[in-house]
Amino acid sequence: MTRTLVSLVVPCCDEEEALPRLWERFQTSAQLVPEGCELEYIFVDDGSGDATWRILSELADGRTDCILVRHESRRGIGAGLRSAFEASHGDIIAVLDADGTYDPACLPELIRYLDEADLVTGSPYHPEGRVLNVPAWRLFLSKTLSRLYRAVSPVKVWTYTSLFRAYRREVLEKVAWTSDGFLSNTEILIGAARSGFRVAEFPTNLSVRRYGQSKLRTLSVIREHLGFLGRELKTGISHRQFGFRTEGGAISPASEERRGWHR
Ligand SMILES: Nc1nc2c(ncn2[C@@H]2O[C@H](COP(=O)(O)OP(=O)(O)OP(=O)(O)O)[C@@H](O)[C@H]2O)c(=O)[nH]1
Ligand SMILES: [Mg+2]
Repeated sequence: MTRTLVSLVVPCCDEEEALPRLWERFQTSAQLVPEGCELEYIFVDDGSGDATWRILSELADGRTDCILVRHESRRGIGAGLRSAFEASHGDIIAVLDADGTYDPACLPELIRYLDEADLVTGSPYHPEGRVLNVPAWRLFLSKTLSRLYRAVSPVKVWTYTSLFRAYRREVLEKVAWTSDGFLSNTEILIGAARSGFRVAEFPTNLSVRRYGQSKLRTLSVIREHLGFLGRELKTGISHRQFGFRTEGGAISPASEERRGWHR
């Protein structure tokens, strides 16, 4: 019987403090993929200036299930994801932050949502999700962005910015995105919904980063998102003018029947 291959992508930029702890959690978690699946790890180091590459090389040494990708200089998380997806072989591709802000032990449950969806996003802002110790100003900015996306985008979810996701391979082969930065993640979600792929939400916990520094440059990320929101608004208006119907919901346990469509 052939087993489904899951590629677990971990984007890394200056994560020398977080990576050994993440790897330890990978090794001590009972399961990282659902029963019957195989796992390959893909780490993408985006021009880190610290010991990230050395640590990755050590942990991947002699393992056939670890693929390392390296950008000589920093090109951004969107570019990092693109390189990682190209290097992957899985029918399913999951993404997890390196900094331990999402629990790797939730991966099997996240991936199981793909039984009924093409893309599932971790969703701490879902009413059944939780946010632990994240500074109030960061939370406010991030939730406000998600509210704005909820108002203008063709798919209604609670969290548009989480990297913690799983995709069916076809989604990443079909959906194009332009940003090399953090906006890429939101572009993929909205692009997938617009292309007719089924989107699901997995309520989960987001904790504050405990090791290393944030890479998010708040002002430039907000500027990128506002530009995209403006374009989305225009697209939505022109679709309504010409009678296209793109409004859709996501599969979510908050719906009446767990995992039923809600609109
Ligand atoms: N490949 C690549 N990875 C990046 C880049 N920027 C951030 N990352 C990784 O993407 C993940 C999320 O980045 P974070 O800096 O944690 O951003 P955040 O989660 O929005 O913010 P904090 O958790 O508060 O730091 C981490 O695994 C980072 O190492 C980048 O430019 N290239
Ligand atoms: Mg983080």
